[in-house]
Amino acid sequence: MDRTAQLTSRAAQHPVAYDPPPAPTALHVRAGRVLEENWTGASTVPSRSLYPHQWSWDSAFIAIGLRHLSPLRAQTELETLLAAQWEDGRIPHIVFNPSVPLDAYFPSPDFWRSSTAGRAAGAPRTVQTSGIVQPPVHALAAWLVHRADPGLSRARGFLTRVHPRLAAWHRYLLHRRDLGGGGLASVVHPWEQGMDNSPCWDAPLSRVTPAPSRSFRRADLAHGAPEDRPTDLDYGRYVRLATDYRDAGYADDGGGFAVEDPAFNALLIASEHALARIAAELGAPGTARHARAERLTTALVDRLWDAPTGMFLCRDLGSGALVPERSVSGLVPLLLPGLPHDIVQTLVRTLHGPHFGLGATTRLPPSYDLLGEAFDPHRYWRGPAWFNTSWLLERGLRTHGEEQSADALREAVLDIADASGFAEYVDPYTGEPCGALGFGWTAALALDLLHSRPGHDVSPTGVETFEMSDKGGDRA
Ligand code: 9WN
Repeated sequence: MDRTAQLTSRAAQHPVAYDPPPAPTALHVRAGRVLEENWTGASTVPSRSLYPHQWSWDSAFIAIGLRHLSPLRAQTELETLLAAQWEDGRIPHIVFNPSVPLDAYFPSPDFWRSSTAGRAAGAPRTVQTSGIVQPPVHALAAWLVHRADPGLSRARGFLTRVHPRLAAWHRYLLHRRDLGGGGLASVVHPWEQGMDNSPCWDAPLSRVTPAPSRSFRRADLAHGAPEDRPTDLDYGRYVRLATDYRDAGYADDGGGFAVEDPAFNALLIASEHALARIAAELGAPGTARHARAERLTTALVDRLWDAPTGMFLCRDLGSGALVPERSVSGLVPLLLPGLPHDIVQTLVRTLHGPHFGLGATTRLPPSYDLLGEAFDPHRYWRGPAWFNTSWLLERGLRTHGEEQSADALREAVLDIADASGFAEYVDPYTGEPCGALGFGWTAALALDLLHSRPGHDVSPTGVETFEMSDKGGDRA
């Protein structure tokens, strides 16, 4: 199909984004409407059509935005997720809604069989979940949600209730998932890192024998354009890895795929800092945790920093080597206040340089190297821009005093989120919407930036960044 025909067929699939702009309602009303429509009563689905259950890191990002609309709903969002925590501390990447038909999403509960296959790892009996995890954004989200309404939070004992669960979650990651022995947490499936089909996984995944395509039925293609989604071959490998992990009782003793990822670990570090603040709020000293976060930052630099490419890379524990692919994941550590100054400066240069083009060829950072061989502006995590990574980089730029770039990125998120119909992801050059529309974290994180006040909400050291952005906005 030529490019014009592709765009026309895409427009037909995404009529909302190509319609004339809606009446000039304020952005926060439109974002709020998405969150309202995706709310199920106890949590928020990422997308009514494509992802009709509760997802782990989606819920954390959604809570960060939801706190501006309803701190109570934001607290409930996190509490619902944490109620599905396994006894070994893991927070599952999906909590299934029993009222959704089994064939609405694959892999469904009958694939994961959490309550039987996950029994030894302490999966809950009353709710069905997946058995893998997603990036640990939760303590950070809990702290930000608390800050939105400390009175309500204290009255409900929110932090008192979530703190032990968050601490157990971090213990699981730091102890059971330190598969490389260097202090960092590893992911054992591409879905765990959240950027499912990133080219960073191509080499480690090439060692995995795909499950035959007749052995499973994808549900995603009923809702998403095939050229925006992962290929069947990738899916076969995802299914094989998940099946093997399940059949081994979800035990973490090293399987066919183990990778140390920069964004996953940076989010763990940011959440360790948040957990220290939560502990201090509850009257316990947070010093040890802050120190642990600093040690983790050192491990991140030692194991994943790659000076020649000017960014962090993934480490494939199968080969022991760094993966020579530039993913936006390798820029996300910018959000860490304790990063060495020369690394911060290099990351900012890389973000604005030819591989990510921010402020030059792109307004939102692409998920993968614009110059990389595998680059595709529409296919899932192989090039399109996503709003959660844009939000993390906006926070990172502001943390390190890069106000102008942060302001431009904030404006781009607000404009493109709204103009795209709160798309799941967009073409990094044109902002053309891809995947689902009315996507939860796109609406939530736009809302959060709307409520942040450029120039007012970051201390010079950046240490306070995540405590802020909860004041009134100036745009809506
Ligand atoms: C598998 C829900 C999730 C996000 C992930 C995104 C996508 C699922 C899928 O959707 O993954 O977990 O079916 O493709 O890659 O980051 O959490 O929004």
